[in-house]
Amino acid sequence: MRTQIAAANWKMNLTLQQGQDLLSNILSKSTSVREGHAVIFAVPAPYLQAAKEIVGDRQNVYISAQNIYSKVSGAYTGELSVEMIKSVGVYHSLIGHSERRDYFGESNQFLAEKVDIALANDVTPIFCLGESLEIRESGKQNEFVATQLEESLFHLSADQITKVIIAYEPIWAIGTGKTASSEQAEEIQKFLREHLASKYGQAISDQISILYGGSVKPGNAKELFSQPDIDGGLVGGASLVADDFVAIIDALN
Ligand code: G2H
Repeated sequence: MRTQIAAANWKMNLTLQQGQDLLSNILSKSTSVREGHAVIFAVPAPYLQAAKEIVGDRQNVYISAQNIYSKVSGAYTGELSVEMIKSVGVYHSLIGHSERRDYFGESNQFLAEKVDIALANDVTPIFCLGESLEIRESGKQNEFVATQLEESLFHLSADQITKVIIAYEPIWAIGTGKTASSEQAEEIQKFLREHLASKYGQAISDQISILYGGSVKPGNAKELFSQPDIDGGLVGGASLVADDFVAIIDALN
């Protein structure tokens, strides 16, 4: 059984105090995260250390960066490195969220470098991909996400690819209130798994957690997560409301 994951993406929201209160509140309501499940909070960079302290030694709960740079250190003003996040006890990072791709021009090739630096430093990449509405309407979504996989991940060894968490996020469903139907999400996530299997074999592909992201809410989480190739969710808006995110954690299989 693959790890089933509820991952919060706070994006550029909340003050430190609000973030601490939210995290403490969620953890007090979701006191233990069971074996085979993981709960991840991708928090703004200035809060990584404080968030990590709140999590303490809780099992299966992790703090994640929302982004890292492709170099370990150096003259890269404003960037965040794997060494920096590790120095505050953080071993996960989102990589390639569509907002990074769209607003900051991050290409598949550049994201491959970020994946490499993460894996070389024992940081788990939560690698995001997904198509725009235009691509979906042209019917080319499978081709598009296949290229994202190939150009950013297919250079990895079989051992490395099993350390990556993948998050499929159709851009047209992000923060828009439109969710892909569970059938639409399952169809493309099944395709992603088949494409991974064509490169790495079924046994490896079967070990990789593929999350769905895009307007996941308490009301749709159960149905989405019950699909065979959906191993949990990457949650933006609903992760900012304690009761909603707790309900989403509870919806994991
Ligand atoms: C997609 C998702 C979290 P939301 O960006 O990464 O956000 O749940 O608000 O659509």
